[in-house]
Amino acid sequence: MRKSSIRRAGAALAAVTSLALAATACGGTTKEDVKNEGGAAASAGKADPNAATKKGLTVGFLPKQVNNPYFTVADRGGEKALKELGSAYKEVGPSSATDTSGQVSYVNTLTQQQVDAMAVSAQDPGALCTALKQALRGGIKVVTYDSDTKPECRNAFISQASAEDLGRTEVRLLAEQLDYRGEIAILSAAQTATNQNTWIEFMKKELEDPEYKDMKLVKVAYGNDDAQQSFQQTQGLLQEYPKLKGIISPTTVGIKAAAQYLSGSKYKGKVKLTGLGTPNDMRKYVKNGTVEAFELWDPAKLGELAARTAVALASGQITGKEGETFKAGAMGEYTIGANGVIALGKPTVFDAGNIDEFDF
Ligand code: RAM
Repeated sequence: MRKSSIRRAGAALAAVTSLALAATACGGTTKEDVKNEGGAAASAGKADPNAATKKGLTVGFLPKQVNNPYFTVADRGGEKALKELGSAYKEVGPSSATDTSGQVSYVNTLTQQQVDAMAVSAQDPGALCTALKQALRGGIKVVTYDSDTKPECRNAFISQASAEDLGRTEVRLLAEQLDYRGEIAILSAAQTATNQNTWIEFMKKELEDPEYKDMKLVKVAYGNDDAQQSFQQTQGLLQEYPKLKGIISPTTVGIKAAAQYLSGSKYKGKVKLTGLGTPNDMRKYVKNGTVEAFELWDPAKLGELAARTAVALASGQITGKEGETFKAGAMGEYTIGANGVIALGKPTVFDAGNIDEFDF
């Protein structure tokens, strides 16, 4: 009974519907709940859906962390789209996912350089606000992607998938693997990360359901999207909780490091691991029996949608207000949801049966 319901959830997720329209009720990865208002400048000016797409713009990408393969793929997606649109791409950003002040300086740099738009993945929901508001005041369009700031500090947020779906399905994926029983832990990224913290809230909500009464979340650990710290945190979790049965790591850096630790330990195949990873990072651990299933969206599509949204904003086709629609090239038409959230679509669940079909 339980298993079949999970399979259904898995099958629904596996159907990659990247053209899915933004569902206004999807929630996105935003912590704020400012009903029916878009992002910052949604009220400033009116959208002209028929305005020509501007060329020769410059869009700056500012990921959480530049040396993270996930962001390399995402930002390349943005670069490719900008090239196609006749605009320029640049990327700046810190090398650590906990360098919040570094991110603030990069926002200021992009503002001084008078880029037309910036796409930012926020390490912390509030820390960038003052700098982003200054950019907005200077006429720069601001989109967040992957990890949001507060809605009033950007025009729109490109959400990878519904935050609720991501949080709840990760719990379901793990529960199925450990037969709904035992102690579990979460290995997250930075303690301030908007996206991971929102997903974790939904994981906790999912765990309140009576079907998880025999599962207990014993700890949330933070590996800061650093391979070594994430590896050590996994080791620490197993020392502290020798009865641990499963780990959810909703970060591509964390899940890879945890898989690396488990696969070289006596816990391989016994302590279950799921979360968000890239197929290329995780292939080896799926094939050697360390990991059964995990999920992710296509980061390149996320970057592409961020770039296309930035250009649509800078061209005046949208302002970030709920209900506005725009054409995102071959990705199809998107609609802006509540709080200026644009949802990419459904994530994909990867396992031994399909992992070789993906290369990112
Ligand atoms: C890491 C980052 C990123 C997150 C992915 C799943 O690369 O924390 O923000 O979206 O994992």
